[in-house]
Amino acid sequence: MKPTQENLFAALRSAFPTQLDATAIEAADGEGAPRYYTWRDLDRASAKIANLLASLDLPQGARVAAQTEKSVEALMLYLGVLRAGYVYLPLNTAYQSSEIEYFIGNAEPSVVVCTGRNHPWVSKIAFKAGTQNVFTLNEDRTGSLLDRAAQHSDEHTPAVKQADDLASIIYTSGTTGRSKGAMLSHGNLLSNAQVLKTYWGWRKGDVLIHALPIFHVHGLFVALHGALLNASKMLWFNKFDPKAVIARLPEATVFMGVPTLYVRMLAEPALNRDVVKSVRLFISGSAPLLKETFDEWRQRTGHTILERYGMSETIMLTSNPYRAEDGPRIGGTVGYALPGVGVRVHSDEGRPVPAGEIGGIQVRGPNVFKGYWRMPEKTAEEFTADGWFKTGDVGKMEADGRVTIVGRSKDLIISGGYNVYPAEIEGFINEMPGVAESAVVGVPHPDFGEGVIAVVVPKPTHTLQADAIITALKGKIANFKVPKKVFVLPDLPRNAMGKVQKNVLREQHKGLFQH
Ligand code: MCA
Ligand code: AMP
Repeated sequence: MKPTQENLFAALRSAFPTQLDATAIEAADGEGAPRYYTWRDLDRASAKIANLLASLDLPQGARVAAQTEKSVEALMLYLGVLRAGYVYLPLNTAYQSSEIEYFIGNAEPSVVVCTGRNHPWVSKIAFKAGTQNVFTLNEDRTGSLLDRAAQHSDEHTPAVKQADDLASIIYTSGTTGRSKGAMLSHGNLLSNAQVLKTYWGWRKGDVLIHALPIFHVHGLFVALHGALLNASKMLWFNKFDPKAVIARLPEATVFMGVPTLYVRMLAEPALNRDVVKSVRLFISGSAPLLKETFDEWRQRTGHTILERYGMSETIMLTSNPYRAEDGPRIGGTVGYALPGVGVRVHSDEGRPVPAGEIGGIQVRGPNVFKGYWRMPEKTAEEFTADGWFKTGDVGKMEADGRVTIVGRSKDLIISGGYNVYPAEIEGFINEMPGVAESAVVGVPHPDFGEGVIAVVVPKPTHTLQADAIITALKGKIANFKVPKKVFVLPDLPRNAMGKVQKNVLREQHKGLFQH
């Protein structure tokens, strides 16, 4: 029997409008006149990239890693990889060499695409790890990827994929330890996108402002798949600039952002009811949306932000209702399990907790990932015996199913929508000369939600400079992970068992960034 075609790209492609000459994307920032990309452009460019990849004789399931600045061409690369049937591995542009070395060493990609600027060091890491092909892609659309792709045909039949076949690997730390690659299948991504299309009422004529990075779930999957599956035009921003985004809101109907984007737009006097008249839906996620941001947004714009909850391992799992008849959108809650997704709250001992009581949030459904790349034991640890994934988030569920997140059992800081793992940063600090130990925590930050800080204890007879620690970290790890403030202190608070009391540090420094 002929296998059915369940390639995510094929589903997205079949949703393209019949009018292929219509604008699919308007690249709205940068200097000069806006650039327009038609649906035909997306089709042809992704075909050329898919044909280039196909010409490389890559093994089945080959990974294509990309650390490129956001651009429409980087989106075409993503589509080309899906189309050719390989596995897309996006990497945050802020990552530096030690981080990239780990990801490339762990994922063993056959192809790496990086910026021309980073090519000297990225290619060195990649070739050392056995990668055969390293291409460049720059923000100004130059680089060897497009040069090479240009030599290939602009027609390509999508590779036949099954729902269970791997489409993407997203690195995340889940709970503790080194980053783990969450393996997402074509079926995971497509089923979630289809559910969201209906649940959020995507309709003809919708225009999405896309202002998020495209190396994480929010910008790459939730926003992008939503617009593509609905044949919706995107107003595309490579970088988020609140003024520029507000200026284009009158042409948009849907906006998606992490809470920091809403906070920054609220700081702009130009944000008023008039500019949001055409918008039907503002969505927030990736980090807790403060009740005050939710309220202020409603007061300034008349719109009630829809907050939803997701994870790299599960894509979207809950959402506040879109339709009024499904209930109100309540600030501080993340709404209900999406159709087809199971969510439950269990105690540490593995028993269901009564409605309204706090426990660990667990999930199952077609959206839940296939496991961590080459880490079967870690994967097994994160699932219950009856097959539910343990999110590491702590929350409660009301009798009607509404979920509220109250904390995390995993030691994770979310800063401006980016995850920072204290253990990783502590590891880098502890390696520095003269450091005895350190503790990294997140404290309330008006812009980023949580701000990363570190308390560092010097070895006896050593003196440490806080600024020097920050400078040293900046050369080693992604900037968003670098503590905004370092305190050098003689010791860390510990409980009777000798365990560092991070809650005490959070309490001591909770007012640091608040004015
Ligand atoms: C930049 N910086 C940050 C952050 N971003 N520091 C802490 N946290 C951050 N998120 C650093 C810069 O390196 C710089 O450091 C300084 O802060 C000021 O930079 P600024 O120009 O203000 O930053 P920006 O370029 O405007 O970026 C801020 C941003 C960006 C637009 C909020 O962080 C962003 O796009 N965040 C969205 C992340 C996202 O899409 N997450 C979704 C993950 P210095 O001054 O030292 O140079 S997906 C997910 O979580 C799940 C699955 C879900 O549910 O969606
Ligand atoms: P990631 O590792 O990037 O997949 O981040 C997933 C984590 O982001 C979740 O486990 C939550 O802790 C957090 N998260 C996502 N959406 C929300 C939300 N709406 N409210 C609170 N936390 C959220």
